[in-house]
Amino acid sequence: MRLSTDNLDRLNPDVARYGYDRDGQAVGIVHFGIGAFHRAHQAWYTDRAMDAGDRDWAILGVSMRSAGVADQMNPQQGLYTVTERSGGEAKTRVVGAVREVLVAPRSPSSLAIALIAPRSPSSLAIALIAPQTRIVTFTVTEKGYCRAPDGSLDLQLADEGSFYPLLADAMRQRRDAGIGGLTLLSCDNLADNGRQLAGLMREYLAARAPDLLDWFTAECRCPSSMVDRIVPATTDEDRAVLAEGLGLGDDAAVFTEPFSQWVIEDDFAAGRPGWEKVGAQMVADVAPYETAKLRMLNGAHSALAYLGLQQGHTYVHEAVADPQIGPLVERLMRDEAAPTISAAPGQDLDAYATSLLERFANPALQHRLQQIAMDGSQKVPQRWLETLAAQAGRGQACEAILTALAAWMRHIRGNMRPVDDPLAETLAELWCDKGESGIVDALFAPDGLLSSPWVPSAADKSFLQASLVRSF
Ligand code: CS2
Repeated sequence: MRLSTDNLDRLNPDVARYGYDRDGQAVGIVHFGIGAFHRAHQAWYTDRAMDAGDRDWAILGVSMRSAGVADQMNPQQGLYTVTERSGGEAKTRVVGAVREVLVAPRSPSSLAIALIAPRSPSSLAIALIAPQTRIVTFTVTEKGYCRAPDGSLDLQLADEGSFYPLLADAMRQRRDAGIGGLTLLSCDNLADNGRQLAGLMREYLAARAPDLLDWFTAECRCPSSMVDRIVPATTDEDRAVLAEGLGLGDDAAVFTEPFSQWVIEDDFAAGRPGWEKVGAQMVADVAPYETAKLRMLNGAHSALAYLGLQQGHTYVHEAVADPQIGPLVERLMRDEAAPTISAAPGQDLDAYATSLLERFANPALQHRLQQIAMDGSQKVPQRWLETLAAQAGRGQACEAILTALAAWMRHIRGNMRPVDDPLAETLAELWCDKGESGIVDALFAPDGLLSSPWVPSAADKSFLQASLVRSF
């Protein structure tokens, strides 16, 4: 039997659960990209904020691609569990914050049709223009923002089934009906994610709905945020073990670590949940936290992924325990990334590196390197290249990052395993055309594919070229 509102009384009484009147809560947040990460992080914070007394912040989840999550969650009325794992310990909570999951219409015209045909209203369109909806959150992954390699908006990608046309339609309806603006809160691992989202949204509007630009600027807000919690993809085995302890099956279950952090720029158009009551940090400037997280945690993660896979490992905890990889990743964080970050008062980067090494070593997480290795072309710039650029300005060599970068370059050649990356084909062609002697410039020179903030020096190039033909 599956978890649902009808059978909560069958649940193992040791399992924590929400205590607010779930049916009485209006939808206050529409979330794009309702994968495991959102369920273990922002939805979990919002659930506990409602438990702490906040009201009307139920979440309408939107899947951009497949109906998989909707099929997992809707038969359970949006209920699911979050299990924190560490060593042999596991702690589970039933989260009630998600109302329903919708699959986004592939083209905006279906949204427009839904709006002019009241007999077949699209719940997504209605939710996006409802006055009670005040926040739209995003975990659409780096590639979901439809950026061209130079960071500008790829309009064609944006038109082909992204959130931009949906939001533009909703903004028009809100403006014309005199309803207030929205806060667009990016929760993805992009540098300065709020500013990037605002800029990309503006580019979209400038091209497709220029009359909305002033309204967007005056009425909407795009705060930056740093989100952190390691959430491996759930496996069938995870679900089976959970069902035994729970007394019910949960197709939408997520598993994560005990640690979580959310640092949010406190700049909202029309209110927000009291996330700070349940551990989020509301700050004026997210940059020091975001930069540290991207360059240290995510930078180390990507190094573990490409070097670990190359050495035959499957999981993060195995790669970090490898005597060749662990020390290199530690150097990457402490000696190469940390010195490029201007810490906020009270932010201790050395202690952060120590805690990250402990988190990576958690064997209960079973975090697959392959999951992190995905979409490298979208991740490498903010995780490694910005550190390299900052260190080049100080004349500092970064051999740990360069070693990891060479492992990524070997990975995208596609000879060893399939490459899961939106630029996979372009990258493989580039390798074919340029070979070992030309690939570094083809990727990182000022006119290279990645429009890199870092221009490799002659010494960097020879280090990379040598690393391309040996492992370490
Ligand atoms: C990881 C992140 O998959 C990846 O690229 O580095 O998802 C990482 O686990 C999270 O950012 C942790 O907060």
